[in-house]
Amino acid sequence: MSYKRILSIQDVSCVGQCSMTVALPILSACGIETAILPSAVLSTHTAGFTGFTVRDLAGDMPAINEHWVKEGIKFDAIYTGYLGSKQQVDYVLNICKTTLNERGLFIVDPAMADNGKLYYGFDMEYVNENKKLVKACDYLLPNITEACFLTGIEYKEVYDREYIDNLVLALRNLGAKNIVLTGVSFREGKTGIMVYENDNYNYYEHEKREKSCHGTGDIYSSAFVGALLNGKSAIQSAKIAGDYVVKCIKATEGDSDHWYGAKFEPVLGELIKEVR
Ligand code: PXL
Repeated sequence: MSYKRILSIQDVSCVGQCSMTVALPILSACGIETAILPSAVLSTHTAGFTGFTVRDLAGDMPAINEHWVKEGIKFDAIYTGYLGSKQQVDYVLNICKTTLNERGLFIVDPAMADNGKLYYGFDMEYVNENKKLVKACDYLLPNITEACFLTGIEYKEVYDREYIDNLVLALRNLGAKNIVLTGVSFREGKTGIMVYENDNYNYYEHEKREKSCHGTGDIYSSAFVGALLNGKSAIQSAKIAGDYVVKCIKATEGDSDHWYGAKFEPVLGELIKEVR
């Protein structure tokens, strides 16, 4: 594999094992040079901690972008996650326009919601602005809640294949090219990933652990991107990322003090074996 350089744009939650503190080590372990642009700095993530600090870094983005353009810096891929505010969407699109290599990949995890609810601080204006990213990206990595907010389709906990096909179709109608829909569960004890790529549907099903951990969406997306940039197909990458998340959850289960994230580090070696 040739040496690739990726830019990841998402927040730095200083403590909490999510977003950038997950993406940077995972992508590096996958053998990819990883540049970062923090969208915001928070003392912790917002899911379970209280009294956290938040600093939105939207205001820094144009000057950072300008400097990179001056330096002629280019990326083979750009992967975005949690953005601090809706102003960032246009800035991110401009960064893509000016720094992404000609055949570079733009991968978007619209990290804004889970379990039927938007994350703290986000509203429908933020959701609507994110539709621009849906249209612009090469791969969209939503969970079902995010797909519902983006498309206006009602969120359901129990559903059938037709419901999932309709979600994918509605995302395609928003302009999404390739879609990797996570957390798709058709039967008890199992969950999986629906991959829509080049007009084909593929579903990968794996075991569903009873315990869910915060941050596994970011672990999943980072591992998916790491595999994809190593030349794996979308469905292979989905399988590798899904299996890795199960290993991370198993490594965390039973430790009730570790409620804020998943222990992805002890099993990173197993991911590397699959990806490289
Ligand atoms: O894992 C998604 C995420 C990322 N960043 C911050 C969050 C969350 C989820 O709650 O709060 C700051």
